[in-house]
Amino acid sequence: MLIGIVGKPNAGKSTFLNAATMAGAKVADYPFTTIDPNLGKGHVQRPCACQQLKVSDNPKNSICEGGVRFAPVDLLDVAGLVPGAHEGKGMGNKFLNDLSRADVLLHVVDFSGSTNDRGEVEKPGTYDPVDDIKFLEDEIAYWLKGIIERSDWEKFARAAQMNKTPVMAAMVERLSGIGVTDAHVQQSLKTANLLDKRVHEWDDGMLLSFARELQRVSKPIIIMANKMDKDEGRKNYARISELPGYKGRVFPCSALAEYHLRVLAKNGTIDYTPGAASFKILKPDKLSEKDQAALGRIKAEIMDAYGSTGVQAGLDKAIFDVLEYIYVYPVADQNKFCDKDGRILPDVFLVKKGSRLIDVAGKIHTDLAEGFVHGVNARDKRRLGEDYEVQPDDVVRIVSAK
Ligand SMILES: Nc1nc2c(ncn2[C@@H]2O[C@H](COP(=O)(O)OP(=O)(O)OP(=O)(O)O)[C@@H](O)[C@H]2O)c(=O)[nH]1
Ligand SMILES: [Mg+2]
Repeated sequence: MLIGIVGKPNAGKSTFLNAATMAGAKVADYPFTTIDPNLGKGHVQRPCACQQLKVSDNPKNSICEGGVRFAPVDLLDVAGLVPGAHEGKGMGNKFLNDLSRADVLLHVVDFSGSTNDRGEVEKPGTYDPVDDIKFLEDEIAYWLKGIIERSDWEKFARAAQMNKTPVMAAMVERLSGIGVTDAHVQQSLKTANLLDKRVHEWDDGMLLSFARELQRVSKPIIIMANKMDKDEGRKNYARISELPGYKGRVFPCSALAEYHLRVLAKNGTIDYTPGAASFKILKPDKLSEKDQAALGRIKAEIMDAYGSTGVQAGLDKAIFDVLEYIYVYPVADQNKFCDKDGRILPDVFLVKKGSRLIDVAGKIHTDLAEGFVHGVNARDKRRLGEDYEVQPDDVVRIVSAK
């Protein structure tokens, strides 16, 4: 699973990646600092099953901190995108191709309005972030449209007509390289009202509306209202989050604040768990007066106002709400909730809501699926069949003949 971090130059994408992963990507206040994509490992989080089961765990593939389980996810920070990228402006389509593998996009927007559409620095408040939100959706849709049309669209449409290839099959084949599934195509054909149209009947407008629907389902965008530590950022957020069409769709964040907190937590100066609404100063003597004041502002203006710095919330939203993944904990011993080495709740797997137990088994190990006998719900010791639909935070033992 891959979360793509997108946005115009200078919006704070690399800062967001660094805050979420401590990756150390280059950050600077000029456009196109990033050219080659930066990959990092971040974590999503939710309450750990150890809390309900009242056990002391010993995680292996994930982290448990204060009763919260953090599971790893991949993040990709790409070059900035400017209006007209699909026609080659700025870095052009290069970064778009870097995103083909992404399942969901976090759009980092400079909500303080202090950078223009090319990412050049302006007086805060002079640029309207709404324009960024719109152009990014357009660019992704045009990029998808370009992939569908490619150079040989006419030939493709004619062949589909002659061979009577259904639209569905033809499209899936054309889009499989960029992470588009049957379900995505089906859904987009339906919402774009193209289910009963043959490919050769599609005009430009139909192609574009199909591409727009395809963006919504295959590369859904979450809008991160970044630079909330600036007055203008908060002002714009208050205005835009109430606009029709944006209510409930923009999420406040300060990548810079999160980065500061994680650096201070890493060197032991403060106690801070990513995503938390507060932190505790452990070593006040290590903080200058300026640092103390900055921390005070982060607490009052961001954490108290919005509940957190928003970086962790963005990742969690992407994985749990938008992609609808859940946690499943496989164990070898259903009574002690441990693996064969005695580690309690060793692993957590992120699986799509609605997954069957047999699919989960396959995700863990192919042998486990091939030799599948049955499963056991470790909470109530119920026997589970292969079609059992796994539930959030299930702790399961899978019995396999292999
Ligand atoms: N005030 C404030 N500044 C931020 C925040 N996030 C990033 N910045 C600043 O914005 C500038 C650009 O940050 P980057 O992370 O390099 O932005 P980018 O989107 O990766 O830029 P490109 O790689 O050029 O596309 C730097 O000066 C950052 O310090 C934030 O939350 N608040
Ligand atoms: Mg960058």
